[in-house]
Amino acid sequence: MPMRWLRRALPVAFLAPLLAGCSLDGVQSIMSPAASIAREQHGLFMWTWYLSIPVMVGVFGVLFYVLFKYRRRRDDEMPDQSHGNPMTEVILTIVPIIIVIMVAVPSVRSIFRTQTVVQATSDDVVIHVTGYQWWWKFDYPQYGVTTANEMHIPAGKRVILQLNSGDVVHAFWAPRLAGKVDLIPNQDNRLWFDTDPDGTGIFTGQCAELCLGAHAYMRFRIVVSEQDEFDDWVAEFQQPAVVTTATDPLIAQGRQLVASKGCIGCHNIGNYSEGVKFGQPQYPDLTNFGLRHTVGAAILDATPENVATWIRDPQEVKPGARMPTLWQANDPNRDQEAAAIAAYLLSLGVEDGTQALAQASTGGN
Ligand code: HEC
Ligand SMILES: [Cu+2]
Repeated sequence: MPMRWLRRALPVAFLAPLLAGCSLDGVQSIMSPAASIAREQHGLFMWTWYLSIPVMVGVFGVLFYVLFKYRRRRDDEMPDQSHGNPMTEVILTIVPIIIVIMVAVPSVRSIFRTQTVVQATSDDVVIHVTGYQWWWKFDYPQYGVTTANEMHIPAGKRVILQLNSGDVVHAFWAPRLAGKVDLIPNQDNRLWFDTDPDGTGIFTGQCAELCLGAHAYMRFRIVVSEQDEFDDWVAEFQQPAVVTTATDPLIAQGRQLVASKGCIGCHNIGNYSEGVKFGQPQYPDLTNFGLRHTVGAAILDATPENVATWIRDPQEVKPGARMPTLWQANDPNRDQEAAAIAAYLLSLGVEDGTQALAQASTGGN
């Protein structure tokens, strides 16, 4: 007898810690939507969930009623043998049809609402999203702005994403804003959503399609800000403040190293030299890097220490990352030089370079 109870209790004991990990208001919880598409999906989910409650009560009610009412009471008893009851059969056919219709109608309506191809107007924000192993490129063709891993959008606007991949299949997933759509090489996929007028904040997302190697470290952030803050952000990218002479010797050294170490062979840095484009499109654009909250495709906060750690050995932070380390393991200057480059990068786009360091060391968000 005790064995039997143990056997029943065990699965519950195993499930309990798993269920304890569930949270309704986590950073990526679909249960706290903050933009149109996510809210539509959430509404559909809740409707189906509420609908399932009477179904469950009904099915279990009938089940228990039958179990107790028609239980065999005596060993020699044989229950009434019957076959087919037209009334029961009709009810068992019609009720599920009604339930399926009640789920299907709102589902189809949601599909039409969310899958319509919207034509961009000048009022919308269009962003070309390209997935690379294992980071994200965000291009704003309307503004001539390119950045990586951190998308900025204004509150109360329609955002239209055109999704592509530079290599394998990825999936853009911003659970609290817009659900999930694949990025496929040579195919234009679309995703759009309306941000809430008062929905400012920082939202997280990640790649949701196993894309080999560092897939789990392919994350991003979406910063939803007031329109004027967004406009300021765009302006800073359209005219990135070029750092030619820095008063801080560490920043000056970092600036010089970015060229001599070959970083600008891969990365464009709009603040490096006016009118000159460095790097290649398949590597993250580091223009105004000081405005970023994270480093390494949103896996670390952009503190001076974390940025330096990334630069001195990206593989240590993100095994498999497509960025090489540019120092010999035994190079005595490695730590100092990485710190100098980090100081330079974190000063980019920030009016007073020291402000960048202060901002970054609060941990960003
Ligand atoms: C061979 C090309 C290449 C070179 C050279 C290179 N990088 Fe990178 N870098 C990459 C790639 C690829 C990534 C994206 C890695 C990832 O997140 O998976 C990256 C990411 C970064 C990031 C993080 C970007 C972000 O948005 O999170 C920083 C910062 C960075 N590199 C700085 C540097 C610096 C400084 C140097 C020179 C010391 C350098 N890189 C040299 C290819 C390169
Ligand atoms: Cu991916």
